[in-house]
Amino acid sequence: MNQYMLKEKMKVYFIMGSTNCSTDAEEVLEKALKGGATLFQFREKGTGCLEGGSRTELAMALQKVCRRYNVPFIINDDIQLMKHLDADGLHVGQEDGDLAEIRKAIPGKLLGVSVHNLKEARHALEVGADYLGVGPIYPTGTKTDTRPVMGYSVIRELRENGIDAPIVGIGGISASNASGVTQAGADGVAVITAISSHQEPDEAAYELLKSVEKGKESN
Ligand code: 3NM
Repeated sequence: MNQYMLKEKMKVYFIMGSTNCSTDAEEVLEKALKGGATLFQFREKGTGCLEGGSRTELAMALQKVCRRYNVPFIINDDIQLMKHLDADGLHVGQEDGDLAEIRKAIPGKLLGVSVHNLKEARHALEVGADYLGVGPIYPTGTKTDTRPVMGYSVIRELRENGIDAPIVGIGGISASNASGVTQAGADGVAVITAISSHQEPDEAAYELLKSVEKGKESN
C-alpha cells in the first residue's frame, strides 16, 4: 500500500476488543465498517479480556469481517498472533519492545507506533514505522496508563518539522471534536468508545468520517 492509500485508510481507525463492546463484537465491527470505518485494530486488553484459544477465535472472526469489507486488520502488540493469523499489521507502544527488532520481525506488514513527541516520531520512522498514533489528544477513560493529555499541539509540531507520514490522533475523540484533529494535520482519528459504546456503531462511524473530512477540507 502506498502512503496516499494508507492515509485514506487512517480516516476512521476503529480499535476494540470484547471488553469494549456491550453487545457482540462481530456485530459492532460489522456495523462500524458498514458506517465507514476505514481501518481496524484488535486490542484485547484489560480486566476480563479473553485469553488463549477464545482470544484467537475472536480475532479470527473479526479478521473475517474486515476481509469482507476490504478493511486492513491490525493486531495490538502481539507479534505471534499477528503472524498466526497473517494479519495486515501490528501496532505497538513505546513500552512494547525494541522498535527495530519488531520491524525486522514483521517484514512486509504494516507497523504502527504510538508516539508522544518529535523525538519518538523520528525514531519510529527511522526504523520503518508505516504510521504514527499520537495521543491522548483529549482525556480518555478507556486507557488509564496514558501520558498527559496533549491537545493538538504535538500533531502540529510533527507536521511543522517535516513529518509527512500518516498520523492518527487518539484519546477521547468523538464526532464532535474529530474535525479539530484533522485540521491540526492528522490524517484521521483512532477511537474506541465513540464507536464501540454507541447504540448505533454505523451512525457513529459515519459521523466520525464526516467530521474527519470536514477538518481536512479546512486544513
Ligand atoms: N491509546 P477512546 S488513548 C488505546 O494515548 C489508547 O496512546 C491512547 O480510547 C494513547 O477512544 C487510548 O475510548 C484509548 O478514548 C482511546
